Amino acid sequence: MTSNAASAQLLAIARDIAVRASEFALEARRAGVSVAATKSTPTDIVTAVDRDTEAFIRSLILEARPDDGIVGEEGAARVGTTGLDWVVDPIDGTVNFLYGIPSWSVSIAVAEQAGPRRIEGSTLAGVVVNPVTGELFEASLGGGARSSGRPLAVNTGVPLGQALVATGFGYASEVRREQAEVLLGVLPEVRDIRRMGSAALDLASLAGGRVDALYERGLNAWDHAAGGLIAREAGARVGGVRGGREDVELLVATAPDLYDAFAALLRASGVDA
Ligand code: LIP
Repeated sequence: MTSNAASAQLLAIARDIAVRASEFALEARRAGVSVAATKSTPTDIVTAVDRDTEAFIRSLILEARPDDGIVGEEGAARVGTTGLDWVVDPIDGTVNFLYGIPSWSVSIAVAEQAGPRRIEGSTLAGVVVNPVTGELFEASLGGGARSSGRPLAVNTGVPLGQALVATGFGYASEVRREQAEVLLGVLPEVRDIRRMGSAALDLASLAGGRVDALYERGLNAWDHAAGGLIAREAGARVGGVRGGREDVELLVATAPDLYDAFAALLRASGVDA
């Protein structure tokens, strides 16, 4: 079986799981949601739906691919024997989910050698679903990116001063202060900023031309694994610190013809892009 065909097969499984998990989470949301616990700070929340949805996704993965590994935001961790890891964010945009803001997603990817902070190998398949709008974004390695069957492509030919830029902020007060200082350097130089609250949907938005650039510090692999593949397959350049691989230190994503100018602006604003 060719690698593209294998990736397409993994995508079909990931899509089915993501759609079922999306229905599960939406139904649970409608039944009501409350904070179950906090993590790194009092605003870094987790709900019972996060945990229950991840447990549901884990059961579906083990049913379909019992020998693969799992890396999940809410603790679903499993060492596999195939070299493939399922990278899962059951509810990306948890604060939006809690407040009922329709910008949260189920994000599922299949990657080689994934860890919580970065992915060492290739990402082979990725699905991001917005359960509220019903939008499904997906990609397989070498197979292109699509949204509900429609091919996705990043915006090209956008000058830095006309770029619509997505970003996000961490949960720790001191980190947020530093991120606000970076924003002071970026905001005057671009069209505008959008802080939508879900990195997975930010990357899917980039892939579909709804934003022109994205940068964020502090994202874990589960936040960007699926969206990063979707963005790359839609033509984006995705990177991290000083042009290296994206990881928890930094993620930068734009169309190739905007990347160098945007990275230079980030460096001038205090980010080691
Ligand atoms: C979220 C990210 C978002 C970031 C938020 C939060 P979570 O993930 O997707 O980009 O700005 O602070 O980290 O915690 O909702 O899964």
